[in-house]
Parts: sequence; structure tokens; C-alpha cells
Amino acid sequence: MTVATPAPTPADKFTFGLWTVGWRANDPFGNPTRDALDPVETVHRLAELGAYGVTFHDDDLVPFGADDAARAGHIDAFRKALDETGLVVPMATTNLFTHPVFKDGGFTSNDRAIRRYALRKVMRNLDLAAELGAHTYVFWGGREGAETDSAKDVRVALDRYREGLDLLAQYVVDRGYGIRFALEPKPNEPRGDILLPTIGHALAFISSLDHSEMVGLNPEVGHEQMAGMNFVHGIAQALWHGKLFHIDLNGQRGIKFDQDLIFGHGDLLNAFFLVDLLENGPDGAPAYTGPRHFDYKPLRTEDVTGVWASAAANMRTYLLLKERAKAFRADPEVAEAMAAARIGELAVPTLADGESYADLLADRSAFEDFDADAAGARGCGYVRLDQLAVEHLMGARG
Ligand code: GLT
Ligand code: MN
Ligand code: MN
Repeated sequence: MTVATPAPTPADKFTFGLWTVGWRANDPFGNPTRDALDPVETVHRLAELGAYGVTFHDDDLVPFGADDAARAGHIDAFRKALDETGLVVPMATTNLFTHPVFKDGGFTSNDRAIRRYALRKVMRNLDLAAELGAHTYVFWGGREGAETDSAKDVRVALDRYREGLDLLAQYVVDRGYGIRFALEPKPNEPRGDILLPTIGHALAFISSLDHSEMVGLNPEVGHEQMAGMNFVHGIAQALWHGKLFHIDLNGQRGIKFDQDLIFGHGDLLNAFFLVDLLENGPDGAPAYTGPRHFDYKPLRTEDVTGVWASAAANMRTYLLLKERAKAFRADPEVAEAMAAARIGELAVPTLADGESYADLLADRSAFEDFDADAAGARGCGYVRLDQLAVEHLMGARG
């Protein structure tokens, strides 16, 4: 029996990169198994499936090296498809990784001329992103890194990374584009080690930027999980810092190469709590209101029918998890288990209003008379709560 879940609509804010469904499934060991997709067809198919928007790298839309006339033709056709379907472009980004010129990085290449070229390539696509109405510009520095520790002075590489982002932020401010930047961490692949490998590294780096207020994150599920990180914790901290500007949803099964599986087709329980975190903020409203962007790769084994089935699967999985998370929150037994586990108590400040450390020192019940052994012996009740979550996820509870 199939559970009836509302079909995706633009209100759900599901978006896809042109490079996701358009991936031709070439990998380091094998040739492409599928033909290229025309971006115009992609826009129409995504709209039919209920998506809200589409995102792109400069080179996804206009092949690298195309002349001005060809470039204009590609952009016009894309824009027409957007107009016909109502799909929006909330985000765009730059390909600073495919061409051999970027083999040692874009902003952090040891070769200064290449760094200057990279900046120009970004500025050119920022103009297009603004023209198409994007509000977010992603920076995934897949080639910003090294395989050997002797190749790169990481401290000066970070200087150059910062210099590049400061310059580009100033450009956006001066042009009045209203675009914010979102840095996408990844620990490795394609470089042996990539700069800004995790959410935490990127957050610390952002605080050093000239326009740090307009720079946030675009974390990807699989990238954090490749580093053994808990994605839900990472996203919660990004939200806490006000830095969750965008998100890349997909699936990953453990610490290995970047799998870019369909959302939920990896650590499903973590995906459940991720959707719960995004959709059910402290006041009941969503904690994140931006696009739900799928950055996945349809399996190499699939033909084009499988490509569109996988696009639909991402959205359906998200909506099912959203429904399951709502049911979890609405279940009185869950509320009771949460109360027993003192979930709400963590929101109570540790010191009372106006209480000082002197008051704390004077409070014998806090220390001298506190029964640490009894408190230490008390169970937390988290197993019961988590099992309720698993049962909701499995559809075993209504
Ligand atoms: C690339 C990478 C993704 C990034 C994209 C943005 S491109 O496919 O694997 O994680 O989000 O540049
Ligand atoms: Mn990835
Ligand atoms: Mn990504």
C-alpha cells in the first residue's frame, strides 16, 4: 500500500542543480552511461515534477569557452524556459574545478594569474546570477586544497581565499546585487584535502571576512558525513550562528567517497531528524525557509527514466519525512517521553534571572547538599524517546 502524500508543489521550495539530473554518470573508472540533458528540457521536466527552482554553474548553462553569441543564445533559451514554467533561480555558482587550469585551485592556486582568472570567471557569472534573480551564490572550493603538505602554505592559502571572497563581496555590494554568499565545506575529493573541510572550519573562516554578515554556509549532507560528522548537529550550529543560507540535501552511507545518493537513501534516521530540525522550529514555524536544494547524482546504473524517477524520489522522501516528523511531534506519548527526558529543561538558563556566581556559591543545594550519586544514577530516558522516533519513521505509529 502506498501512503498518500501530497505531491510536491513550488510552495515546498524544492530546487535542483542542472548538474544533478544532468550528470552523465562518468566516474574515474568508466565512461558516461547517459546522454547530456538540454537545460531547457530539464527546466520543463523539473517544473512538471513540482519543483520550485533550478540552479546552475556557469559552465552547466554555457559550455566553457563559448563565444559571446553562443553564450547569449544559451541564456535566452534558458530564460524562456523559466518564463514558460515559472521556475525560479534562487542560487547560482561557478565551476572552478573541471578545466585543467583549476587543477591547483581557483582562489588559492599558487599561480597568481590563475587566481586572477578565477575571480574574473566568478564576477562574470555573478552578473548573470543577479540578472536571473538569484539571491544566493555558492562557493564550493573542491580544488582549493592539496594532496601533499609541502605543496601549499595553508595560512597564505587562507589569506588568498579571504582576499578573493572580500573582493567578490565588495563587487556584489557595489553593484547592489542583493546576493549573499554561501560557502560549501567538503573534507576531500577531488583534492586529497580541501580547505574549509567542515561546517566548523568554514564558520571560523567566515568570521574573519570583511563582509562576514553576507557570507554563510551551504552545507551538504554527504560532505559532513564523509568526515564522520553528525549533519543534524552541524546544521543546528549553523542555524544557531544565523549562517544557514542554503542547504544541499542528499544521501551518504558512511565514511567513503562522495556518494551523492538520493536524499534519505543513506542515514535515514539522521535525515528524519534533519527534516524535523528544518521544519519544526522552536516556535513551530520552520527554522529554515530557504530552498530545499537537492545536490545528488542519479545512480550510474539508471537510464533517463531513472533520472526523473530519482528527482521525484528526493522530493517524495522529503515530504514523507516532513509528515512523519509532524506526527512524531503531535504524538502525546512523545510529548510525555520528552518531558520525562527533560528535553525542555535545557532551555531554562542555568542561573536564575539576576543570579550571580556569588549566589551560586552561596546555594548549598547546588553543591554541598546536592546528591550527585542520586543524579548520576537516574536514567535519562533517551532510548524510549528515540524508539518512538524510529517507530514514527517506520510508519508504525500514526
Ligand atoms: C559539485 C559538488 C557539489 C557542489 C556543487 C557546487 S558542484 O558537483 O560535488 O557538492 O555543491 O559547485
Ligand atoms: Mn557531494
Ligand atoms: Mn553540494
